[in-house]
Amino acid sequence: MTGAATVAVLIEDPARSSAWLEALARAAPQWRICDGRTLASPEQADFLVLWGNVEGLARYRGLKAILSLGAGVDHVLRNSHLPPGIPLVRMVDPGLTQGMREYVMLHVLRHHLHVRQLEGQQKRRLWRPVSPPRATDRSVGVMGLGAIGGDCATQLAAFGFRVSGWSRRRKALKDVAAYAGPEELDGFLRASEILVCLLPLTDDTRDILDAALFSRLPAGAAVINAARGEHLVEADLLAALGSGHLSGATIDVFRREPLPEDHPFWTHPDILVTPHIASLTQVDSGARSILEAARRILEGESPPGLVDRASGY
Ligand code: NDP
Ligand code: OXD
Repeated sequence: MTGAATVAVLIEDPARSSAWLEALARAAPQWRICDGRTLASPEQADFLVLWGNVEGLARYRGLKAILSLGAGVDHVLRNSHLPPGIPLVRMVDPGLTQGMREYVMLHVLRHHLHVRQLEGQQKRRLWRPVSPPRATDRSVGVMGLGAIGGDCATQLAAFGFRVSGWSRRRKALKDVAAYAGPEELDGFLRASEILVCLLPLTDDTRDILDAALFSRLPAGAAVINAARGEHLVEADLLAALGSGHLSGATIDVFRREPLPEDHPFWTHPDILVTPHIASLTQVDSGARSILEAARRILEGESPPGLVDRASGY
């Protein structure tokens, strides 16, 4: 990385903060990387690296961009101190995408091959063969075809699944049937025996995984939500599983995190709970990716992941 710039880091969790400060310093040794909590002159910062619910953003008056350590920027956009008019860049990182690819492939395969049922049978010493179709006869739908969802859809198709994808604007991805906009949601859902949600959380997508949507999925469908907890109406999921219309769910993100101890998902036989780990941004790769975005901004280019604040992602 050439030239010099000042990067302030504001991360809610102090333990994570030191790891990021070190990784950013390794990735750009000639840049000034500072802890935003102790920075005396925030107005000198060119970039602000941000994660979590942090305060004091208004003091950063000379910013060229705000760089989010997360792919989802819903919580950043909700921050009432967020200065207007400054470019906001979300995390687009090959490591983050790869992590989600692995998570989605694992959980699609679990539902496809009835692993939960086999685990239940083993507990009861039951020898009952299952005979799922081949992947070529299994339809998987991916909601959200961005940096992460687009990759997962393409990889699932390359593996052999019959894949459909749904986005706001139509996408052309290899071997992925493209559906776009609310008017094509119905057709997309009917072609989704396993539904994977990788949408950003916006006013248009909040509560999208609800009873009406579940009723449009084929009977016996499974749902994987690795996007945001507020996409899912939790009571509607419980009802759809209870009625037998849905066969199972893998849920990584929740309306309240950590998931409260008395939450019914913990003990539900058809729900696998994972603690918001579908894909974690790894510091070295993530630091390189956001500093590359910063470098592009300094050079007057538009980096990948530039957020359209009006659309909310
Ligand atoms: P992107 O912003 O790159 O992609 C978003 C996709 O969703 C785009 O295809 C977009 O359509 C589509 N979309 C947005 N709004 C709508 C809508 N109203 N109707 C239909 N499609 C819509 O995001 P990423 O792929 O990078 O990440 C997706 C989400 O995954 C993040 O926002 C985050 O919440 C979640 N995530 C979760 C992690 C975890 O560990 N659980 C880790 C990382 C991310 P279009 O292409 O037309 O713009
Ligand atoms: C993200 C996340 O948005 O970790 O990157 O959920």
